[in-house]
Amino acid sequence: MKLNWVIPTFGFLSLLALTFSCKPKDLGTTISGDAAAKVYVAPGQKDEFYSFVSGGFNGQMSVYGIPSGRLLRIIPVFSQFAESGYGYSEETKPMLNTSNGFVPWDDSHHIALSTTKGEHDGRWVFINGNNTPRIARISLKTFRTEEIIELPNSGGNHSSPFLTANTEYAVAGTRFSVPPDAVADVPISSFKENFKGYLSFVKIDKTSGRMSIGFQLKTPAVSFDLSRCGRGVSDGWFFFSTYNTEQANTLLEVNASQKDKDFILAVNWKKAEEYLKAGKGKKEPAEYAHNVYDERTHSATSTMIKEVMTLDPKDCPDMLYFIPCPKSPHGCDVDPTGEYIVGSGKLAAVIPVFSFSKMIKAIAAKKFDGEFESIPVLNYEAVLHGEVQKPGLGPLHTEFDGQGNAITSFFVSSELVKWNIEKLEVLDRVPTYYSVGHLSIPGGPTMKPHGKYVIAYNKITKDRYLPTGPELAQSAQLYSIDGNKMQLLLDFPTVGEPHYAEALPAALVEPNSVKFFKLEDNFHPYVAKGEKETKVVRKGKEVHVYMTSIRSHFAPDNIEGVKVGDEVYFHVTNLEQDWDVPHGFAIRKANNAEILIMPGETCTLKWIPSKAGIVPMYCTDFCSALHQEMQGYVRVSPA
Ligand code: CUK
Ligand code: CUA
Repeated sequence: MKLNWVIPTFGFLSLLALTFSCKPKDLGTTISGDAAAKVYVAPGQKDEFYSFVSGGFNGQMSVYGIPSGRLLRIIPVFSQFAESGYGYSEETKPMLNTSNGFVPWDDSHHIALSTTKGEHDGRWVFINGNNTPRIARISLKTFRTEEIIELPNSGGNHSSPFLTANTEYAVAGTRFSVPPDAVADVPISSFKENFKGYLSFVKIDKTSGRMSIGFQLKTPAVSFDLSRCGRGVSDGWFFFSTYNTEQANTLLEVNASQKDKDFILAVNWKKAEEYLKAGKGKKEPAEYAHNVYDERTHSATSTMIKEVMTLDPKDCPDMLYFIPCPKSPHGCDVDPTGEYIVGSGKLAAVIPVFSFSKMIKAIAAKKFDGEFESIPVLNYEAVLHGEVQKPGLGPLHTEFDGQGNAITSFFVSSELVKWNIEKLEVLDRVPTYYSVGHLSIPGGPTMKPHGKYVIAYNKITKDRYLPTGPELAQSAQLYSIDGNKMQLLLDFPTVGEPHYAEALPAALVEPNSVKFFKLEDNFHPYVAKGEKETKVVRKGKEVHVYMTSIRSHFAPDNIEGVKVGDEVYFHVTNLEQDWDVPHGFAIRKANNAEILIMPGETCTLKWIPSKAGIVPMYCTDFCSALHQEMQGYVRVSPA
């Protein structure tokens, strides 16, 4: 077979430039006559799927109903969110604590819904912090961020968080190879000697979902991009795409894309567990924050952890293998059976599909083409199931319909291409507007795709929406995939810059959704469970106001005895015990946000008055006919 996957005359940058000037060819009528009926969710009706969408550079997660494209919620995760007081209230500030102090922003790319036996279980959704390497866990009962763990020895947490089939681990690969955290100051040019790639295996507790770093694998200094777990036949393995296997410290095209092939790294993580048990791990100094929100106290705490368990592949043979993959692989996706691994070389002209069973045979027969930093490199042909020829330009990501087919997004040629996994034949293609990044089929990355739709998350909107100045909303496009031909049904705007998204049937989440918090289960240290428990307590310069809110007043609503320079803490307990009755709380002249208190919850707003005077406070959430009456005054006296 002639292996001619490189596009010789086009560099990646010129390909990129191309996309900004070319529109997809019209490939026939793509909007079906009954498109409206297929996505119409009548007033009072609910969507069939929840879709969890990463917010990209807004650092949050958004939740959409599918097929309507209704925006249902923005869940604050890595960025402060003034709308609810997340990251502003005393209870949630610790969630944004890191080894570098309070970090109120991040860039988040990937969503991972928890699975049991490779199928969605509707318990948690995970998301990565790319810039300050972190993984967050969000509860699908409360739609709130419950936990954030920082990853040491990591320089950009892009290849994350991807889950094993039973949610034993969330894995994370560093995008930037870096010297270990403990090594402070080395020349950048000493990349080859001092830099390492790190793969973190974050253990997830079966019952509570609590995360802890199980171990980190030290790998050669390559850039990890994306990954997927094995499942079914390949359960126990993980596959990571890598780039910059040239190990260049500057990624100008000339440096990082010289090679015909980079690698997919296959990791036998069950073997890694055995090596750990056998005592091959080494504890190394590290520093990372672990932040947990406790639903009983309605408060988060942040703990700094000082060491991490590492495994060096040099002490652990038969654990890692490199599979050569055409130029700069991006997506690395595993089909529902676990047998096929799809690599998507951004600069490649074919899609290589690898076979897990062939890989195992090749390992047994030692069909290696040498080593890369002591890790065996498998022979390409020996592991290859086959290549999809001329699929399109710039393949990025692949999802599966559960019918034996894959759909791949093509950034450069702006299209989705459906192909058969066994036969490697292209079956159908539709244009996207424009330059699709990730795509999402409900259940597409699981062992049991729910199918029905594919959603393209596009990078460029241009002329598709009414202009809104230089920046346009990113656009998602929904296509039906249950017929022979993919059909465009709906465009809908998204917030931030979605990269990945995952959707699951509403029935897995809806019945468990918490409607309010029980007041009797509120163990916040400053709770007031009734108006009789409200009070103002002074402790030196600190003033603690134990407040309650209920339609339609605060207690107390007139507060005196506060002095300029005091640290005033308003601990507001929402006494309501009913669904969807939050109260807000805001005070004039505060250098802070509002807080939004859910029924049965206590939230704290800190305020340091700088001037004497009478200062108004009020409820910000329209809660009853007398909402506008829900207000009060604080008297601030000179110090
Ligand atoms: S990445 Cu954005 S299109 Cu960060 Cu998963 Cu591929
Ligand atoms: Cu409470 Cu408005």
